[in-house]
Parts: sequence; C-alpha cells; structure tokens
Amino acid sequence: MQLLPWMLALAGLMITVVSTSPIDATSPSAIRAIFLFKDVLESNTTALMTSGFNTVILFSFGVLGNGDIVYYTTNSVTGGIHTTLASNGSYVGGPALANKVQSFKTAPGTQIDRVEISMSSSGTAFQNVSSLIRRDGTGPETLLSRNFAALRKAWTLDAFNNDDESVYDVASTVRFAELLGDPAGANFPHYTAAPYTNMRFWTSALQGISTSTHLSEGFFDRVYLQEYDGGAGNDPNSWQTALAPKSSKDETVSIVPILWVTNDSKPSQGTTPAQAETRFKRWAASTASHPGVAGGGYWNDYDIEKMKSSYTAYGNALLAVFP
Ligand SMILES: *[C@@H]1O[C@H](CO)[C@@H](O)[C@H](O)[C@H]1NC(C)=O
Ligand SMILES: *[C@@H]1O[C@H](CO)[C@@H](O)[C@H](O)[C@H]1NC(C)=O
Ligand SMILES: *[C@@H]1O[C@H](CO)[C@@H](O)[C@H](O)[C@H]1NC(C)=O
Ligand SMILES: CC(=O)N[C@H]1CO[C@H](CO)[C@@H](O)[C@@H]1O
Repeated sequence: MQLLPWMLALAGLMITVVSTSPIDATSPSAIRAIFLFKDVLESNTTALMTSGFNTVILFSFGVLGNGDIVYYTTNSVTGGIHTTLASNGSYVGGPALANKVQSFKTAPGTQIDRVEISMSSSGTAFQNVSSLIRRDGTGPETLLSRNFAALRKAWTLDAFNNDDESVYDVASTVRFAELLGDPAGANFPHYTAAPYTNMRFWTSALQGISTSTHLSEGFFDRVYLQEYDGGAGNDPNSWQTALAPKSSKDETVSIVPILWVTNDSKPSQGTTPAQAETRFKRWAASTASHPGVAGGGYWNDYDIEKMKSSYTAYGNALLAVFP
C-alpha cells in the first residue's frame, strides 16, 4: 500500500460505532479482505472478526540486513514502533502478539480464515532479502528461511503478501518466493501481491513463480489490486487479462480490488460503504469476456477506527456483493 507521513504521527481517541447483524451462510470462495494498518494489539479485533471479513493482511513487515524480521506498526503510546519478530531462526515477538494473531482464526465466532503478512518496499527490505539470498541461497537451513518458518509457525500464517512498489526485480522476487514456499523450509501455503502499478513486472513475477518447479500449484493465488491514489485508474479486467494463464502450468490468480475507506489523510481517495458497494458491484459483474472479480477489500482498519466509521457497514458492503 503506501506509507505516508501521517501514519507515523498517531494519536487520538478511537471509538468504533458498529451495530451487530447476523451473517448469513457465505460462499467459501468469496474473498472479503482488509489490510490491518493499526497495531493489532490496539485495534478492535472483536469487530474485525465479526463484520464479515474473512481475510486480514497485517501491514507492514521488513527484513533487516542481519535477517531479522520486524513488524512496523502504529501505537498510540509510543508512536511508530517496530517489534523484532524473528531472529537467529527463532520467534522472538512474544506471546501477546502470537496469541492475538492466532486468535483471528480461533476466537469463538470469528469469520476470519486467512491471515497474511505484507512486506512493503518503503524501506530496503527487498534489497536486504536479495543480498541475504545471494549470500546464503534459499535452502531450509538458511537464516532467512528459518526466521520465516519460525514466524509462520508462531502466528499460524496462511500467506505472504508482496507489496513491492519500487524494487521490481523479477529474478530475486522469484527466488524469495521459492524460499517462502519451500515445504521443507518456511512453508507458507500461499503468496499474494498488492500492486498499484507495473503490470509488466507482476505478469513476469507470476509467470516465474507459477512455473517454478520448487513451488506447489496454487501457491500464488491472489492479487489485491489497489484502486485508489496511485492505483486509482486500475481496471481489474485488464489485470485479469494480463495475469490469465498463458500455458497449462500457469495458474489463475484471483483479482481482488482494494478501496481506501473514508479517511482524513487523502479525503479525495476515501470511499464510504455505499460508494464501495457500488464499485464492487460493477467489478463483480461478469461480461462476455471476463468473469467478475472473486472478492474485494479495504485499506485499512486504522482509518475506520480514527474516523469512527463502522466495520459492520464496510463488511456489509462486501457481503452484499460477495456473499
Ligand atoms: C469494538 O467493536 C464492538 C462491535 O463489534 C463494540 O461493541 C465495541 O464497543 C468496540 N470496542 C471498542 C474498544 O471500541
Ligand atoms: C535493511 O537492513 C538495514 C541494515 O540492517 C536496516 O537499517 C534497514 O532498516 C533494513 N530495511 C528494512 C526495510 O527493514
Ligand atoms: C543462534 O542459534 C543457535 C542455535 O540454533 C545457537 O547455537 C546460537 O548460539 C545462536 N546465536 C545467537 C547469537 O543467539
Ligand atoms: C469519500 C469520503 O468519504 N471522503 C472522506 C474522507 O475523509 C474526509 C475527512 O473526514 C471527509 O471529509 C471525506 O468526505
């Protein structure tokens, strides 16, 4: 997604006004996602688990030069913080975070069945990963592989989300994906992307990852397509066409358009629940040449809480289109 200055200067009272509504039987394949920008130890995770979302993507993660995996997040007390999660092959992020992240899928009444972590290119994480892989390779015995394995296990993660917005190196992207998906190593079940531009890069990355003999079929399974700010002009149909299988070994990925909720950072890029429902409805409609998109989602929970918007209203907009 995008790191903006306001994201590091955080304070204020967060009250979410939501009403409860029973959720009807839902389709196992519909995707209703939300990026979690707010510190998961502070956000209203009860509301997040019971408002119709079935996928949460925690934002954002980095890799240091020594292979440590860190979580950059927001916190009203300390301001922007980072927590070291994995180091020297072990999980070191502490039980409170592990319990909180695990609870997304295990708490009674939760509707979430998939938890992802998103790595952004706003720092030098991808460069750090490339140099570690150049030095050590991608085997299960490498430091980076053991750190990702430890974090995936401690948090019971389902996917790694690639939010590269600047580096765009196909070869190292494929090697990193091979490290993440290695069943004998980090063993992430799935891999996803969060593009806002550069269809050519993402097409090549998908091609490389989906044809890799080191990765299982269906590993790269979703693209969360940014539909605001720098990505406001993205047409999900064009991305579907570009990312459609070109050979029998290529895989179909689900295109999931992502809208920015009402916010005071870039008000013109905000979308109310009613506006979101209208846009999702249009993208969900099949045409002669394209099936409709498989789901939708939002950037991000922090703004929902800050603006005192309703998780239920945003969740219901998704449920109305992607039941
Ligand atoms: C969290 O959301 C629920 C509704 O799902 C609400 O009842 C509760 O008051 C909220 N908690 C906080 C701390 O805002
Ligand atoms: C990459 O590693 C360097 C050196 O450890 C560190 O300063 C930098 O923050 C890292 N980048 C990210 C995004 O974590
Ligand atoms: C790293 O872990 C290994 C065991 O896997 C241990 O022998 C070594 O002392 C650790 N190094 C540090 C700096 O903690
Ligand atoms: C589309 C939309 O709802 N934009 C809102 C984003 O946040 C600002 C600040 O509250 C509102 O003024 C906008 O209406």
